[in-house]
Amino acid sequence: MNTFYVTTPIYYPNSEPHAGNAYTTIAADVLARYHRLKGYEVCFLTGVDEHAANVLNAAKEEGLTPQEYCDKIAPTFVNLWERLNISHDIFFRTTSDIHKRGAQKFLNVLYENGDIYKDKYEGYYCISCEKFFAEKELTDDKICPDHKIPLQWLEEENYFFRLSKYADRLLAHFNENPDFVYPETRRNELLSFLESGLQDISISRASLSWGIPFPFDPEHIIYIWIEALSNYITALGYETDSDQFQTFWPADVHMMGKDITRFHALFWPAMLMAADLPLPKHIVGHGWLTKDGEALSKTRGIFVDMDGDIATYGVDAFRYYLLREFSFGNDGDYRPSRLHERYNADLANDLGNLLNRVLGLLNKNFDVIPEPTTPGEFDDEIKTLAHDTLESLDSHMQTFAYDIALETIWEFVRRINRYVQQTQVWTLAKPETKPRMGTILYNSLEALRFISALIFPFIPDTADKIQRQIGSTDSDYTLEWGRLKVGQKVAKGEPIFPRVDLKKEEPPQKTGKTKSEEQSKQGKTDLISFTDFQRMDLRVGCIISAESIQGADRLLKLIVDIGTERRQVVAGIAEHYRTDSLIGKQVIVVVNLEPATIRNVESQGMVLAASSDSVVLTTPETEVPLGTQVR
Ligand code: ME8
Repeated sequence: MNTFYVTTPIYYPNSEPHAGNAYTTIAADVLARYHRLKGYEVCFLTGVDEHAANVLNAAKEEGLTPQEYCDKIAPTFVNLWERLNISHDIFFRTTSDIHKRGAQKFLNVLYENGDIYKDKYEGYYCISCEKFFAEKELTDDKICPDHKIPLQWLEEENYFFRLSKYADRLLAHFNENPDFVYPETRRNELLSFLESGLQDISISRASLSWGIPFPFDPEHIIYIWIEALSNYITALGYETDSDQFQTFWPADVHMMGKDITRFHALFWPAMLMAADLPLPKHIVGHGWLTKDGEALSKTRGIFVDMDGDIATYGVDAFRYYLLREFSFGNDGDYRPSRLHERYNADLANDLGNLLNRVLGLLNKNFDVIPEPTTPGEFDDEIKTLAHDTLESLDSHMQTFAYDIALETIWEFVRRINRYVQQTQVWTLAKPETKPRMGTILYNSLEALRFISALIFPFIPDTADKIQRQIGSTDSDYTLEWGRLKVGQKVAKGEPIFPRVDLKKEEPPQKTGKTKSEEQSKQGKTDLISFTDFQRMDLRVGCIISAESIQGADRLLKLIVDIGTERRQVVAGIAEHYRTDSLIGKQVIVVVNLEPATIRNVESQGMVLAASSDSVVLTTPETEVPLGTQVR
C-alpha cells in the first residue's frame, strides 16, 4: 500500500493556539484526509514544542513549573484540533520520553559522524524565534522584525553543527528536486540564501536547564530547534527503528508557515544527510494570516475571534473560508465579513440550496431514489465534468492550490444547479415525462454524492451531512460515477447551512469614523455606508408567472422563484412588458424588503429595474443559479 506522512510544525505552547496555527493544521488535515480517501496508508503528526524559553517565562509568570505549564496548555491544542475536526494520528509532546531518547540518539549519531564540535558563540538572539541573528540580518535598534521585541546578547561556549559542510549537497538537492520547496517564491528565497553560503550553527545552550541534555555532555542543553526538528522522526519511533519509522520516513510533506522554512529546508535536511537518513519530499511554507495587515501572533497578542466565528458559522464554514479565500503561498487578511459572504454565497446558496431543492423535488414526486432509465440532454456532460473535476482536483492538490481546488469543485456544484434549471425538472411530473424527471433527479443526487466525496477532505462534516440526507447509511465516498443506490429512501432535507444574519461590522477606519460619517460631515449626505448596503439581500430569481391586477393599469402581479421559495411580487412594469414575455426571465429581487399590500395584493419583495421614461428590468448578464446573491 502507498503511504503518506504529513506533519505540521510542533507549536510553542507558551499560550493557547490561534487561527494561524489552525490554518496550518487544517491545511495538513486536508492532505491527510485526501490521501486516506485515495487509499493511502496515512500518518498525520502534530504536537507541541515544549522546551521553549517563552514557555519558561510564561510558567514563571503563573508561578508554575514549565512542565506544569505545558501540561495545562497542551490540552488546549488537542481540544482545538478536536473542534476543528483534525484527523491527526499522533499528537506529540517533546517532553515525552520517546522524544527525549530519540533526540539524544540523533545527536549521538551526528556527533559520532564527526559533524558536531565545540566553540565559543556570541551574538544577538530572539527568544520568540529561538534563533541567533547574523550580523547582516540586524537592524540598528536590534529588534526582531517578526516579534518586535529586543534581541538579547548571548555569549556562550557552544556545540556547533557543521552545516557549511553540506552546502554543496543541499544546493544539488534543490537543483535536482525543483518541487522540494513550495511555493516557488519561497524556494527562490531559500536558494539565494543557500547560494550566499552557509555558516555552521550553534546547537547547544549552556545557560538553560529547561530542555534535553546532550547525551555526551549533560552540562549542555540541545538547542530547541535541533531537538524540535528531530520530532518528525522521534515521533515515529526513530529511537528503536520501529516499523512505523520504517514505513513512514521520509515524510511526504512538512507543512508550515513561511517563517520557519529555512529551518526545515536547509538545517533539517543537512542534519538528515549527516545522519544518513533520506530527506523529506516537500517543504511547504504558506503565507501569513493577518489582521488588518499584521500577522497573527501569540507573542504580540494579535488574534482574530476564531471561536466566535466558529460558533456563528460552524467549523466547516471556518475551514472552507481559510482554504478558499487565500491563495496558499500568499499572506491573507482574515475578515469576518468575507467569511459571512462565502458562507451565504458558496455554502448556503450554491451547495445547501442545491441539496434542498433536489431532495424537495425527489420527496415530492418519488418514494425512493428512482432508476435513471431515461437519459437526455446534458446527462453525459455532467458525468464527464464529474471526472474532469476529480482530475483537476488531483493536480491542484499536488501543488497545494487549495483555493483553486475548491473553486474547481464549486464550478461543478454550480453546473449541477444549472442542470436542474436547464432541464426544468420540476415541470416533468406528468406521467409521460416522469421517467425523465426521475433520471434527472438521480443524476443530480449522484452528483451531490460525488460532490460530498470531493469536499470531504476540506469540509468533512458537511460531506457527512450530505451523505446522511441522501440516505447513505455507510457513507460512500467512492469517486466513481453511478454508485448511488436506486430504491434508497432520502431524508426530508434540513438546511445544512442555516441562514446567519450579519452581526459583526467591519472595524471602523483608522480615524475612528466610518467613511460615510466622514463624507456626511463634508456635506455629502446622500452616501450610505457599506454596512448599510450589505443589509440588502439581493437575489437572482426567475419569473414563473405574471398577471395584471384589476383596477391597476401599471401594476403586474409576478410569482418569482428565488431558489429556496416562490415570492409574490407587485411590480410597476405593466406598461412596459407583456405578461407572456416575462415568463422565464431572470431578475434581481430584494428579498428582505418588508412585505407591503398594494391594491389589495401582498408584495413580498421588489424586482429591480432601470427606470426613466421606459422601465427595463435588471437581469444577470448570463443565466445563473436561482437564489444567487447579488452584491
Ligand atoms: O515556530 N499565519 O512554533 P510556533 C499563518 N515551535 N500561520 C501562522 C501564523 C500566522 N499569522 N502564526 C503562526 C514554532 N502560524 C516552532 C516550530 S517545528 C519543528 C517547530 C503557524 O508556535 C505557522 O505554521 O511559533 C507557523 O510556521 C507556526 O504556526 C509557528 O508556530
